[in-house]
Amino acid sequence: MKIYGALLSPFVRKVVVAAREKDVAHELVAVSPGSSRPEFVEASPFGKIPALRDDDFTLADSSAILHYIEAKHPAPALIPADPQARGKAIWWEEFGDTVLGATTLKILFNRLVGPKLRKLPFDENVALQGEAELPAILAHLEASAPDEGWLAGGFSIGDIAVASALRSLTYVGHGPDAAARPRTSAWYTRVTSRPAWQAMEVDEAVMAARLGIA
Ligand SMILES: N[C@@H](CCC(=O)N[C@@H](CS)C(=O)NCC(=O)O)C(=O)O
Repeated sequence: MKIYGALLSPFVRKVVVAAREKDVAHELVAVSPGSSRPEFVEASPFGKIPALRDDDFTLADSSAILHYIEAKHPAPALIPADPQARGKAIWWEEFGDTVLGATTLKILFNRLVGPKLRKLPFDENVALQGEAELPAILAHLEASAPDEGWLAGGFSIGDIAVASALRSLTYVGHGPDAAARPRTSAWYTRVTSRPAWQAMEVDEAVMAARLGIA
């Protein structure tokens, strides 16, 4: 399958790590949001990354893509069967995408992507707003991070989504801080030490070096 996007995006990283966890063969096709490349436009009608192509099947949105991959490649499960564990895994994915992720994008787009990488309009006030939101969000994660293991029992899409957003924050000076948030930091280290994450990081390092943001 083809995954369209760039590993700077927490949503693209989520999908690539999930594919690697399941050992699903995939090709990451480098595409920026809004690309007019026809095969990308067909897969992502609103121009957002990631998008997926699996033979003649196309799909946009990281959560939709993760559900597709989970259904097609059930093992190892990244969405738990147990009702409470499943609810928590989806909650943490949602937190990663729409709470931490949304705040992350305010900072990432207005400090790095807009001004430095893509020369797009940006607004420093939005970045400052994101920074003002961050402490309460990170405090919730620190209070919830488990002493050992994962956010929703077994390793899940929740861990992948939240760690992916934290990884993007490292590019704008807000990476995990072991002194300030030791539980989050220890959990993040567990996630990012997994072979699937490490394999993704090799590709992410290449991208970061190419963009001069390593
Ligand atoms: N809910 C979507 C969000 C995707 C998204 O917002 N991606 C960003 C890049 S990190 C994007 O493409 N932004 C361009 C835009 O909003 O036009 C998902 O989970 O895939």
